[in-house]
Amino acid sequence: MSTTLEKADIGAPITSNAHLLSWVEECARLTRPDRVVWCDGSEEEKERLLALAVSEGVLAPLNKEKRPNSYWSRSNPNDVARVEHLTFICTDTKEEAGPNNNWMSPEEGYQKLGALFEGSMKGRTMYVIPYAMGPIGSPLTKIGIELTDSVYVVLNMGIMTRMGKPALEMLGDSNDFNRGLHSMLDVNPERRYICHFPDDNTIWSVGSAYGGNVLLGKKCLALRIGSHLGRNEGWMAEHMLIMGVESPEGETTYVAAAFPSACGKTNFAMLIPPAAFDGWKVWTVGDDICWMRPGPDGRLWAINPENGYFGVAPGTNYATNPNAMRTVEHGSLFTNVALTKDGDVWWEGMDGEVPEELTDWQGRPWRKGSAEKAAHPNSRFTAPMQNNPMLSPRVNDPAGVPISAIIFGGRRSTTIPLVLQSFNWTHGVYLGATMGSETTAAAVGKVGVVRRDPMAMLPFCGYDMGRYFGHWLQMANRIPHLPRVFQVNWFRKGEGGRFLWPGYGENMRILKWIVDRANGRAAGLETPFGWVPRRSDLNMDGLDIDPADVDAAMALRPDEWRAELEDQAEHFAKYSATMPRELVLMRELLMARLARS
Ligand code: OXD
Ligand code: MN
Repeated sequence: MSTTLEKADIGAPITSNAHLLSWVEECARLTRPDRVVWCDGSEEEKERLLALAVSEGVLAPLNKEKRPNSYWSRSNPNDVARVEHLTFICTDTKEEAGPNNNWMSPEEGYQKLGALFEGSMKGRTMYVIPYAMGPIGSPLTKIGIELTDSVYVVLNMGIMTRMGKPALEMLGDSNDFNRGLHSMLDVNPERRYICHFPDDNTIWSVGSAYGGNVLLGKKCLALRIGSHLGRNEGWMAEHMLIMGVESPEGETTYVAAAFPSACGKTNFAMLIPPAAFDGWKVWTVGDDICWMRPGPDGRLWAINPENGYFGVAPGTNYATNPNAMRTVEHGSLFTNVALTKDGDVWWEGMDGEVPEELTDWQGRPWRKGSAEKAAHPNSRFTAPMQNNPMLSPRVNDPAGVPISAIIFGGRRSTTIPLVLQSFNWTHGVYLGATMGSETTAAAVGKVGVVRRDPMAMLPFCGYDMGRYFGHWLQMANRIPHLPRVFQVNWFRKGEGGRFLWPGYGENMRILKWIVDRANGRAAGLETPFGWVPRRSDLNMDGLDIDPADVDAAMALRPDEWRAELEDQAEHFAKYSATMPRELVLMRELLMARLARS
């Protein structure tokens, strides 16, 4: 890092942690902000920064009656999503990063981005954001400090993490914190990089002001650096929701589930059971990230490291996800959604009539019937989890929650049944490692092509994927009471391309079987590919659906499986240098079972 001789002014620090003070000083010398502001996470600070963001045009207040304490923001149209091609893992060797990551050497990363950071905060404020990923005081929690020149980042981090003094108090004098440095620069894709230095527990992000690129606690720390820390320290950082499923008798079973994007993960995390499930409740612990560690009782215990939801807005409505709609009724930030005439937000798929006139996500007038979308397809809400009416009462428990079942899901129109339980942990890891989802019409390229996204971690695993599978397998030696592992598919299609299963709240019927199996209570049928429920094992009360459709959604067809196992071989070949032998053998075993069946 280049330096000038004079000491940098670091404002009025609210800590005496010498490691932190000297690092902030070093970064201030590099980026040369006009002032440094330490964030304490107080209400007063939030109000002050909101007023500042409004006065600078970064945020616009929404209608106070319709959407109290909520704000609208628009990002640069060149900066609307995570940029995987500009995201790098900087390890000594390319092999450590693996074929699943872009790689740069740490020297190159520090030099290239250091040159961009040089004087990048001149005329700006550098905010020091201390934050905790996880409940304060939990042994699973990690502390990060993000330095940023974006007030939008501070306000979002204030919702998404436990930010400010409690995080600093938890850190104490320790040097064990993630060092995150972010500057928007001039928000130019030519000068945009997100670099991770796992060996230094450091993240440098330049040239973006949007979501996962800049809210460094989320994908960068909680998943990419987190997966690296997890492997070294014997725990797991996963791209999973966590839910508590409560029975009418008051027994709650905790489930973690991984789904690639566009598979209804947030909807599943906030599921409302259908009428036939009187007395059943689903509590949300988390909707995106799950950190799991073996507990003293030999079970796997999980926390949600986040404090809020950064959810995709379009498609969310009171029918698809009533709890998400209630969560964003107040105290939320909205990015790149459309604005109504009366100062409320709107997006495609929201309840009610499409308004005649709107301001679109780029601030332009928009009329009903326009060919262009009013809200950007990746427009987001940032909402405090405390707003969720079904927030789990255990969400702040430092011990976390014990996980009894792990679910892997994907969007597959053929082959994969509605639900399948693995024979054992190795087979469960195999189900996660071979997870795939079909490309939809929304994405460029051929529709219906299966893209493999192991454990939904393809863009987020901070090291070589084959070794990550190995870590999953090795966890079995540390967890005497392993969770049961399941695969689900809500998207199987019948003739004419219609969906065979209604999905949404009806997924409770499958979830109940999963919970019962995890608790050793439900019957099932052994097939060559895993355990499945018979139709009579599922509660279908009150569901108006042709039983033949359920059978078709559950069907295991040898021809489809032959093609599936062939395709899985190609996928495994990409990671052949480090692919665990157990998974290769598992595929061969399934091939043999298929040949015999
Ligand atoms: C997210 C993602 O934003 O997975 O959660 O892309
Ligand atoms: Mn995600």
